[in-house]
Amino acid sequence: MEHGEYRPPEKRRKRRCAIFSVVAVLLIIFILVIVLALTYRQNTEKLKPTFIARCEEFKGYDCEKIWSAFEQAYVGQDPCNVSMGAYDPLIAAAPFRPACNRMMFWSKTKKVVHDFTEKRDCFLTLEDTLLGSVLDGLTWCGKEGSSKTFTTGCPGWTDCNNNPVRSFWNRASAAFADVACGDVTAMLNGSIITPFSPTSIFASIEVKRFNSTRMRSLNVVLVTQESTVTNCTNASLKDLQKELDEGIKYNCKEVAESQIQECSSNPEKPCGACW
Ligand code: N1C
Repeated sequence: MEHGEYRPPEKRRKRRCAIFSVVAVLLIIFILVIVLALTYRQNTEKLKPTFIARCEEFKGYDCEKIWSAFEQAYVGQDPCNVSMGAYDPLIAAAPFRPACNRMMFWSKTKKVVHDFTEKRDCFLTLEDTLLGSVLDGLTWCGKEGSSKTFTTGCPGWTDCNNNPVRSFWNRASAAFADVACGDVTAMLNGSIITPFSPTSIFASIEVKRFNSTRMRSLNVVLVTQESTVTNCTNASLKDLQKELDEGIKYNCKEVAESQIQECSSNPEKPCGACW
């Protein structure tokens, strides 16, 4: 009577326990695989929807075409070997238009500048343009042998010079500075010893591209706080003056951050009276 073979209850319990453990382990592995697959997909597919959604805020552009021009710069490339030039087709797909007398550059003052430009419509920063706004705050890279975009595991700003994010900001800043015209403003940080730092994009790229045939003046707004350590006589600002083309007039004004904030929240005050 093979089928009805007798098993003691102890053995049966053990057998059930073993089956249960195997099912539980399989279930856990299954859930883990699903979770990993989903996070992986999110990582690789998160950038495009953000890019396209931000791009569509600007009317009259073919955002899919701009995305393709963007992607070709880094997809399938070693993420430490993406040059500024790789973004030339992207800049050509969404070129910067000059906004004479309204262009605003900055260094180490990102927050105060954008608190101001968000509330008051007087100045235009790179982040207010299509390319600056679609990529602001994002990280991306490719991998050799892959056609995907990654948003994690990418080299950091200082890991290697030719990383896709750094090269993008270098290239976009160069193109933005190329069209600077009329009276140009730059907000620099008066709370640091070197407001015009040679390693910044402002010093190493933008100022070098300012051209006196288009630009009349550079007006530095040195943002100060109570703990301010710098004023307009600062040594690094002397270097800035030396860097400028002969024909570009230079001005510098120390302005308290509180005054800029007050101006941001006071829409009646004309922009010209903010400092
Ligand atoms: O290196 P920085 O400043 O001098 O660069 C600022 C300068 C501005 O005038 C902009 O036109 O260069 C342009 N620019 C951006 O618009 C920008 N948006 C976001 C440069 N960098 C930009 N970022 C990020 O800020 C970028 O990823 C990098 O990490 C910082 C550079 O800021 P910084 O050192 O204060």
